[in-house]
Amino acid sequence: MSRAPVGMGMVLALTLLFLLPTAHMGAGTPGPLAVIVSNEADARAAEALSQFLSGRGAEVVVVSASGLDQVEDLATAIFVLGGPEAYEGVGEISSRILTDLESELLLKRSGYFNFFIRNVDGRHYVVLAGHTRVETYQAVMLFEQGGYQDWILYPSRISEVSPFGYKTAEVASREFRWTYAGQEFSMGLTVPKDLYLYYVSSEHQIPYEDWAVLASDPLSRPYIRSLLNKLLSMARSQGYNGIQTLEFLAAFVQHIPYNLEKDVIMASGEYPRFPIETLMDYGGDCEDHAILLATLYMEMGYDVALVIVWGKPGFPAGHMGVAVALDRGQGLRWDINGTTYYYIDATQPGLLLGEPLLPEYLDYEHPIFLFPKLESIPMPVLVRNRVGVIWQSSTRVATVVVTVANFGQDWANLTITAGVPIMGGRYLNSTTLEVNVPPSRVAVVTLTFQGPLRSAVKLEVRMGGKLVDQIGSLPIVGELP
Ligand SMILES: [Ca+2]
Repeated sequence: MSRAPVGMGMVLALTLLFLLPTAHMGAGTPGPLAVIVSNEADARAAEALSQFLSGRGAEVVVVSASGLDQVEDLATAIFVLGGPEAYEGVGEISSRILTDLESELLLKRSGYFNFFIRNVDGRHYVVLAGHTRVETYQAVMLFEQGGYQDWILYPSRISEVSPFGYKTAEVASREFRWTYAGQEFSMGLTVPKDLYLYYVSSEHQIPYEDWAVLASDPLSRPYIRSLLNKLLSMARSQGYNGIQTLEFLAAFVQHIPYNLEKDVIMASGEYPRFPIETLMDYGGDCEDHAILLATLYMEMGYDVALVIVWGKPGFPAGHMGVAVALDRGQGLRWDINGTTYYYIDATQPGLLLGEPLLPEYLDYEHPIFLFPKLESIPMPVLVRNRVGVIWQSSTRVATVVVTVANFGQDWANLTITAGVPIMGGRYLNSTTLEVNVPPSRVAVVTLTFQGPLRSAVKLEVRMGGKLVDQIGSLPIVGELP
């Protein structure tokens, strides 16, 4: 199929290709790239949308339908102006994105307009369309008022999502001070209070053989990563080498005060903390420190082990530290299946790589090793303060806007269904979309279906056929004529 290239769009697309590399090299962190696909007829809507997105920090380029191929892979989000019959090839792109119902409404219902958001393999596509160009312009205005642009342009800002955000937006902060190599350091850390409370209310009667799971929990990963990035940036500015950087992280953890408060009230005598608990409690005993330090090392990409050592005869206490696999190191080490793991203590300030705590009392010759792993699992969470229905009375169409964050380490391949529920878990009307959300990303999608106006609307999220989240009755967040 051949299409005559449209003058304006082609020129813009080519200009973009020249500008992009320098723009990305020049600024440290370039803004997101928003691509607007428009024909000549919708130029006014394209201009309005372009100004709006620029105001949100995006680099914006307007291309013709034939220019999309050249920029699609670079784009954070692609905005398509016009429905299935839009001229100059735009309609073919819209048709690929829209459902049959959406296409039919746009073609047949005079006065109809809407925005339709999809996420394909981590990239947002937004169709803004109406029955004619007048309504397409109205669709742009509607989208701008909705406030949905931020996750579409900044899907990697998952740390701004509280998975429990519907409860409270409060945050918990903590200040850390430590010394390494004779120098003093300090920094602050803030996490959602609900994240901390989630861990506090989690099961802590965990046999010590299973403590590795405490270092592998995906929900805290964005915060652990943010903490690690700050620490690594400090280490870099000091010019530390690899081993010094490991010791610097250990010093950060070692300076969190030692306390047994929570452990002594447990029946088993041990209260193993999740890393966020140790950080926010600003205290813990040996396993809490070791689990936190192992988590930081794992996030850096190191192969680590939690090391349990028992007391020598007559010494009642055991101890837990960390071992890290290194090609070269110093001091206490073990060979496990051909890999050399070096000991590092997480509890006692001043101890460096290879230096054991209390070797005269603790038996380092017969340790038990636990191997935490960053498991590759998806962990989708509906962003509850952003979900709702918009009813359009002239067409009896419900538009459900769904925002979902993936806190896991693997892609979340989701099936999202929204509709008007009836008895027996069935729907009177509904629509279902497949959405694949990359790890540590947020995706926004809209689902449209017809139904009796202002009916209760149910939302279900499934992964591999299994229900992972649902909302029984969504709030109405907007009404259109
Ligand atoms: Ca503990």
